[in-house]
Amino acid sequence: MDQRTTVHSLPTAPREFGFWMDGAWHGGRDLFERRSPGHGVPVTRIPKCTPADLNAAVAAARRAFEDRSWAGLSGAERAGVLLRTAEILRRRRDEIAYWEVLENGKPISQARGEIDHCIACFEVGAGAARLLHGDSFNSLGDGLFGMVLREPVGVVGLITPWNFPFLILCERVPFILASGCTMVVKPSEVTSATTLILGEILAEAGLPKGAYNVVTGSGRSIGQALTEHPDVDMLSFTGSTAVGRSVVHAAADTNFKKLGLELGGKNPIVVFADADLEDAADGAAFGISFNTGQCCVSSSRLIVDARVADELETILSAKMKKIVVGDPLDEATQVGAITTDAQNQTILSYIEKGKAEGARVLTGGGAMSLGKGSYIEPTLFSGVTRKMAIATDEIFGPVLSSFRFETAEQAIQLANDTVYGLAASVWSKNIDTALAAARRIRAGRMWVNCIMAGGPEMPLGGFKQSGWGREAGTYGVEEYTQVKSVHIELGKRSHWIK
Ligand code: TXE
Repeated sequence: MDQRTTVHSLPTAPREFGFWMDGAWHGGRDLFERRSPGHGVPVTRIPKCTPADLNAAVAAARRAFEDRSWAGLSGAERAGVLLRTAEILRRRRDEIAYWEVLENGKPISQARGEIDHCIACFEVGAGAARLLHGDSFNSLGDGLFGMVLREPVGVVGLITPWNFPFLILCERVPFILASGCTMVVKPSEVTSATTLILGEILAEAGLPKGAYNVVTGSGRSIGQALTEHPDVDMLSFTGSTAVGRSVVHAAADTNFKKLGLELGGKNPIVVFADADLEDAADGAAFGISFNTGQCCVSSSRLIVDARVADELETILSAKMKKIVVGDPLDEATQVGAITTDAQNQTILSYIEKGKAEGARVLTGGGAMSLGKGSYIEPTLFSGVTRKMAIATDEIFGPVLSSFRFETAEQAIQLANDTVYGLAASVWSKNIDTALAAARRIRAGRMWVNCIMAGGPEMPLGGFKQSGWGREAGTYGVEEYTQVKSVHIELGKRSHWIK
């Protein structure tokens, strides 16, 4: 796509999609119409799949798994498909970024950066496909040898949210495929386009038909049916903690499918007195505003040493005021539109609760009127106390709550004072202080003097109510496998019946 002519303009008519199953597009269904959250114009039309479509997609994934057309390939052959996918993504980067912007409302420059991360996911997945291996036990005595085989779990259901439609997808798909599994994906009903486009790309890269299928529709109908499907061996869900809980019930009530869950977060950013305060403020502004704070690893609780708190809050407020909020298709935009009306209402109601509960707004504090679309000012609350709603709940918006501590022990207690444990960030120039905090804060991803850093080599996932299991890297591939122990007797059997 020629970026100068098309990336910056809106489509003249919504693009109509079919759903992707068994290596082909399927149409002829009722459609949802999606409007661009940044502009209010219709951009895509997506099928409302039926339970029969879901059954057909699961059957296609089952056939592709059982016929060994994917699981039976060597790791090197699977890696070839993943690397070709990375190449095609490189070629179609601007186009995919464009549909992400139109359905999600994120800034175009950010969306392109996310596609680069997705390309890296496929490259790392390719390496993981080649390196995946089991284990052996040469310690069972001369008469017995033990092998541990890693086998793909089978048919995987993948349910993804709307905040990073393509990135979250690509943090999972290459690793699921690397393991030899096949899958049925159910993207969020408001951001399905790029998940569908990936079907076409994987087919061009040589993925056997049926290995990747996409059914579209609402969470309550198609999502719920996928979680309950008796022929799905594993389900990876990313979304709200409430739906995560219903996924666990559905698995228990049906076939005990294996689960991977990445749920909410209320992530601390802990700043010690010896931190570089300019750096920490920049990290805090980025950590809460990136993707309009609609990010499971957003650093939404600032926990700062009381001795430097006023200074840090002053630097931070000034930085947050400079963030460029605006049209997601504008190259200069840093923070785009809120993705859904429901999420917009949720964020604004938390801002009002914060004010009503007595927290002080240092910057932001409301909606922004920028013509069409929903925009919210990056907001910093000071004087937040432990029981306030803005202290405990995942807001999923650009709203940062600031707390103070007197001792390092209090800092760690405050950081851990949440039901979640997805991510955390620590800022200190003292290695003892930083490492002690990194070890004691209960979170799946820790950043020291940085925030949201890392690549798909490193595992992603949460402690506590933030979820189960890990995605990406070798840990991610292993999640989609199960181990089998094989015992081999060597030589003549010593007989039981004499
Ligand atoms: O998420 P849902 P929502 C959090 C965030 C946000 C809140 C609500 O706090 O404010 O969740 O967002 C599918 N069975 N996160 O309501 O409903 C749905 O179609 C099976 C954090 O949009 O959890 C979509 O594909 N599936 C999170 C996906 O679940 C169901 C990212 C997520 O939607 C279903 C998103 C059901 N009963 C929201 N109901 C993160 N960790 O990044 C819905 N779905």
